[in-house]
Amino acid sequence: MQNLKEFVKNGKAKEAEARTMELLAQNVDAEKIMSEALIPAMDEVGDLFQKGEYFVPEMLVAARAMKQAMNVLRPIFKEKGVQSLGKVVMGTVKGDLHDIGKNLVVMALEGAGFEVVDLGVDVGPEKFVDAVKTHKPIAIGMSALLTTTMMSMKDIIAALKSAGVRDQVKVMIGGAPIRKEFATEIGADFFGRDSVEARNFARLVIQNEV
Ligand code: B1M
Repeated sequence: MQNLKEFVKNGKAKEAEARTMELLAQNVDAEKIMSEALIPAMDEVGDLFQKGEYFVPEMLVAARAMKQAMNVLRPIFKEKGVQSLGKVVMGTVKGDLHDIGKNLVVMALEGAGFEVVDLGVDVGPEKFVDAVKTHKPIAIGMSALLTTTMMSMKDIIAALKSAGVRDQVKVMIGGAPIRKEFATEIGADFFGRDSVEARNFARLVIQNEV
């Protein structure tokens, strides 16, 4: 596990991919690979960036290695889902290009049997509103990693309200700078600390328990 973490931290994409395959072949659980190697690697990258030891290019290559490893795991998470339980629209909010956490939430939802409409990154209010009108999801999920972009979540909720579709969907939000109090303040229905909490919330929505 430790060498996979190092491969990601050092942006060694091919090695990260190969080591992930090896670990799977040794029957190491995909969720364990994610939680004990891949996610901690990105946390360390963030710390190094904050200390001024890493710069944007190092973050970029680490993110690329993380994604390559995630591509190996994606089919495994997906194959756990059988039939569609309902649709969820997901996106990283306007001005924000971080998509690893959002992609993890997508994988967790797909693995639980939800159909996910992934709007990608830098998604503004109009796109979210259009997707709600077109796809009629049970929920929308927004991700933000920057303190400067998290406020777009408020604008997106306001746009859903003005388009008259806010009551048709549950709104869940997440990302490193997000807290429960912020979710309450902007009128979101749920704050998820991680992809598992997001998936559990979507399950509660279809069971009409929230
Ligand atoms: Co950026 N970056 N970055 N970055 N980057 C952070 C976020 C930062 C904390 C680094 C630091 O200073 N320590 C910092 C933000 C500071 C702040 O706002 N307070 C930062 C900065 C400053 C920047 C730039 C401004 C740097 C610059 O250009 N000077 C720039 C901004 C670009 C932009 O978006 N407009 C930038 C750019 C980048 C890269 C492009 C190089 C790259 C992103 C590549 C990519 O995503 N494709 C990158 C990276 C990799 C990071 C760090 C190192 C790692 C982020 C990550 O992928 N984490 C990050 C430091 C850190 O977070 N430790 C950092 C792993 C991921 C699994 O975690 O996304 O939090 P996370 O997702 C978690 C939970 O939050 C939750 O579930 C996941 C776990 O299961 N979650 C949800 C997420 N969304 C959810 C939604 C839900 C529920 C749960 O419901 C819907």
